[in-house]
Amino acid sequence: NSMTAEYKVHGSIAVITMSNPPVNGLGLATRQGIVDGLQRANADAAVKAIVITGAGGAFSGGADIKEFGTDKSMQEPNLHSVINAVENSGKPVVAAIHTVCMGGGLELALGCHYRVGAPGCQVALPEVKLGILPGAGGTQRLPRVVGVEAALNMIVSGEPVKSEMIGAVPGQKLFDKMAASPEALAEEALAFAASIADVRPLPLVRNLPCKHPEGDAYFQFARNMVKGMAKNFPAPAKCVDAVEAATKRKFADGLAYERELFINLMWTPESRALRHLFFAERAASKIPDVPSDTPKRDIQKVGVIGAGTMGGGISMNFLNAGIPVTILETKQEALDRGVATIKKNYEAQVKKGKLKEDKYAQRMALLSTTLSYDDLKDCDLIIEAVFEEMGVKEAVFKQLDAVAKPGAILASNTSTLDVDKIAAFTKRPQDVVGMHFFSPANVMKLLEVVRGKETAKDVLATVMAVAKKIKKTAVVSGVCDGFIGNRMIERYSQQAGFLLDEGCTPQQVDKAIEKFGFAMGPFRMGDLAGNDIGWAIRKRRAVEQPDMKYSKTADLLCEMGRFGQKTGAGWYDYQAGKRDAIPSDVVNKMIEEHRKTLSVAPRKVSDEEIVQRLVFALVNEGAKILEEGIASKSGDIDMVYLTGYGFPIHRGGPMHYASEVGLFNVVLAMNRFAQNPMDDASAWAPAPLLVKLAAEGKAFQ
Ligand code: 3H9
Repeated sequence: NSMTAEYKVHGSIAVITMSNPPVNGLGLATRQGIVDGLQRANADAAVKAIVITGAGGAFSGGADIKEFGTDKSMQEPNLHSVINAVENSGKPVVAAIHTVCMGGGLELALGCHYRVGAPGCQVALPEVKLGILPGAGGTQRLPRVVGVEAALNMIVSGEPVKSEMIGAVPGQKLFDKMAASPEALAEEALAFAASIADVRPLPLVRNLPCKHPEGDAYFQFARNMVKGMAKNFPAPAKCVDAVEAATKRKFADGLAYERELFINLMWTPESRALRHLFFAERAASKIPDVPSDTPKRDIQKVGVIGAGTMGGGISMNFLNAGIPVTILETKQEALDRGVATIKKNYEAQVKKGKLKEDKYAQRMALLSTTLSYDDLKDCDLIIEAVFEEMGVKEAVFKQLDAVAKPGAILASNTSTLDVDKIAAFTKRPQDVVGMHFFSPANVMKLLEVVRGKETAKDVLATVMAVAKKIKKTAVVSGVCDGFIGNRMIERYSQQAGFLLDEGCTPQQVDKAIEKFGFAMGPFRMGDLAGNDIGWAIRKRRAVEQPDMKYSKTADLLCEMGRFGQKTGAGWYDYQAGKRDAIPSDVVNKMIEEHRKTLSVAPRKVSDEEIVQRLVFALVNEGAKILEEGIASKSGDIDMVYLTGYGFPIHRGGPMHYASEVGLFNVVLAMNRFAQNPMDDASAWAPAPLLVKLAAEGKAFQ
């Protein structure tokens, strides 16, 4: 028995059980184990048929993604050879499929002569989500068993389909039999194998026909759809090509074509970015010194202080997850306004058909409001979302300390303030933590969990679990001004300002970075978020960090009262009720005038320089954040930017992108930017970590 695939014989049936936790990924040892099992079974005269299944909570989650990019992924027996060995087995092979059957796991099953499925199994070819396509025959075999359109849909979307749904489709050939229940699968698969043990010839999916009656029109249509959906990713269009090949070429040629597309996609930066994202997302929830078995506090009831935009959005997350919320405000009008906004948001969802009436009613029933801190005394978690000023936070936390029950977690939604100071307002700093939501808090995926120096480990473990429950991507940050996200964005905004001073218009800067893939450039973003917010922060910093260099244009803009969309004017002009950013003569004139006061002759700045300065400014600050231990891994920084700041997914986050460009090149560019007298040379001094990695020819890990 190999460590990762078990072999047992039950009567005349051999059972090969993939056993490679957590999801029976088809790593080298598992692949070898399957091939060994097939050989053993074929050599044993007492064996009449073979069943392949998976141990634990999966049939198989597919190829072992951790092997990608290493020698092991291609090492023999590769998945193709395994599937060949299955197809060429002289004795019938039956896949017994349950829980998870994805990617290479499904491709393996499709190579088997028969398939018995358990209900409740998620069946998918999710490779497209990793920027590749199924590379072991999935694009050629799936259309032959579920039809061309259903197969293409599954391959292009990567989304799972429930086994019982496929099993119920008349004419489908994916499952030869559906077991009555997951528990009955093993027995029914054995019985099925015994029933077909002597049937010859052995059926092969590759021999089934693959046709679409209106092929040309259908594939043209599919291509158009895909082009609109996935403009930054090459894989979806290649999925269409591969499935089309299944309908037009001989099986072996289609398979070779799929292989070629698969290998080419594997080497694209888009696929590397998505694979990085897959692991970074899972790693973010793990905190190095907080073991996964750390006991968690029970969170049954949540209090939210503040019924403003943030407080309301935060509350909705918990209501959506079925957790009761009490919102506290100082005035009844504020409470009424807050509740009305929550209702309005839900009603919009109901209108769009995204939320059922009864669900809406259930959620509202979980919401209560109060003007008295006393009503928060049985809350397990209380999140403060009041005005961003230390004095206001002090008053709130002192009150909370007085009323909250022992063990309640006291969280602040502060985006820049010192969580340790806030914790010190209480006699229980171990129970205080930052929970920095992003606006709109009911929509944005990111949650920065700010770990104070005294925050208890079980508080962190609890907050990470709560984040998962309310479907957020939580990333832990240490305490510093702005935490991970806003501290970095500061440097990005600083560069955006200098670019104006040097000769750019806001629209040129926005266009360049939007072409790079950002959802929104810095100036459109400022107009959306409100330019007055940055103004207030700069005023505070002017006291704390008086030597920090900034373009004055942002202050001049605010002095003109142009706070953004909410005042109908910001870096751009806006028409009433519309969000289109219209270049503003007034603003461009203000920028020109300001240049004159600086005695600067405008120069033409290339789009490439704009993108490099904005992105590398993030990278340098990110490297410092990593070095200081504010973030525990570079993937955490990428997750913050991908889920909270609209950084383009196909670039994999700022740190991953820098590694793609090559850290040596990044340092060179920083040194060049530091020579620019209009810029802030000190900001471009490369972080020592960056210099070290660049010198060693390494990437961020
Ligand atoms: C492929 O098959 C290529 C072929 O077409 C061609 C080859 C020639 N490999 O998501 P979770 C780990 S491409 C290695 O939190 P869930 C994951 O890292 C592959 N590891 O759990 C995590 O580890 P850790 C196509 C894997 O219950 C742990 O499992 N397949 C793999 O929410 C738990 O993961 C896919 O793209 C893997 N394939 O969801 C499937 N899969 O605990 C991708 C998972 O150390 N996977 N891990 O952080 C999924 O969609 C989900 O993980 C799954 C479970 C639904 C399986």
